[in-house]
Parts: sequence; C-alpha cells; structure tokens
Amino acid sequence: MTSYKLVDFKTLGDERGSLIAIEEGYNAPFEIKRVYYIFDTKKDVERGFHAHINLKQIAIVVKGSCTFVLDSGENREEIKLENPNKGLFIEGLIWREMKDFSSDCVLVVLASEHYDESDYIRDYDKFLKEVENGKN
Ligand code: T46
Repeated sequence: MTSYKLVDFKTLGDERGSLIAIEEGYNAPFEIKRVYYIFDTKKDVERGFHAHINLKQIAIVVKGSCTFVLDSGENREEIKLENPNKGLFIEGLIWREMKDFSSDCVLVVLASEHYDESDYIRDYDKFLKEVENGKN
C-alpha cells in the first residue's frame, strides 16, 4: 500500500492553552515503535531525498513550518506543514524531500518501525525501478 494524506488532530484545550493527543489505534493507525524530531535545521537546507520500503510515518510540525515534497514516481506534490493539528501520514514507496524549514521549525515524526538503514532507498533511479517493479 502506498499513500499519503493529511490528517486532522483534534485540539483539546482550555483557557491555559492547547493540547493534542496522538494515540496508537485511535488517531495513529499503526503501532508506534519510534519517535524522532528534527530541529535547528540550517537555513536553505533540504533533507530527505529517499523513500522507504516498509515504513508508516506521521510527520507533525509542532512549531514553525516546513514543506514536504512527495513523489509517487508518477506525481509530485508539495505539502506545507505549519499547524500542529495537522499530521502528514506517509505509507509505502513515496520519495520525500523536505525544504523551506523556518528557523524555529520542530518536526516530530512517529514511525511504525525501529530505525533500519536497509529500509531506505536513497537513489532516485532505484526508487523509480522499485515503483515499476511494484506494478508487475
Ligand atoms: C524520513 C524523514 C521525514 C538514526 O540513527 N535514527 C533515526 O531514527 C533516524 C530518523 C535517523 N538516524 C540517523 C541516520 C543519519 O545518520 O540520523 C542521521 C540523519 O538521518 P537522515 O539523513 O535520514 O534524516 P532526514 O531528515 O533526511 O530523513 C528523516 C528520516 O530519516 C526519514 O525516515 O522519512 O526524516
């Protein structure tokens, strides 16, 4: 299964401020085995440039903003994340790049698997070949 979509998280809160809860099996549709966050990204830096073979992730910008470029091998789309109540769910063979990080950007990612470098495809031509193989 290959897909990505923006998901809305309900903002809870009161006069003290806001709170969002993400719970496995409720608004996170996979077992969360790993959480990582990206911050202090230097000006004009672009990250990513890879696809995953078998990984589900939800990316949330909890502060600031950044843009994901998502490439299925056939279509390329840009999605700007700038609100902590939106999560970008990515599953399967999607090439991703991240850019336009604001200086205060904190990008939190929930992942369905432990870190495994062998799950990464970091070569775009190899990614396109995998997409083609998946059609056969
Ligand atoms: C993704 C996008 C959105 C680890 O040791 N453990 C980890 O869990 C992660 C995510 C990374 N690393 C190491 C591997 C590299 O030596 O941290 C270094 C930076 O990782 P990378 O260059 O892959 O970072 P990004 O920002 O290009 O990509 C990351 C995730 O790796 C990737 O899965 O989908 O964020």
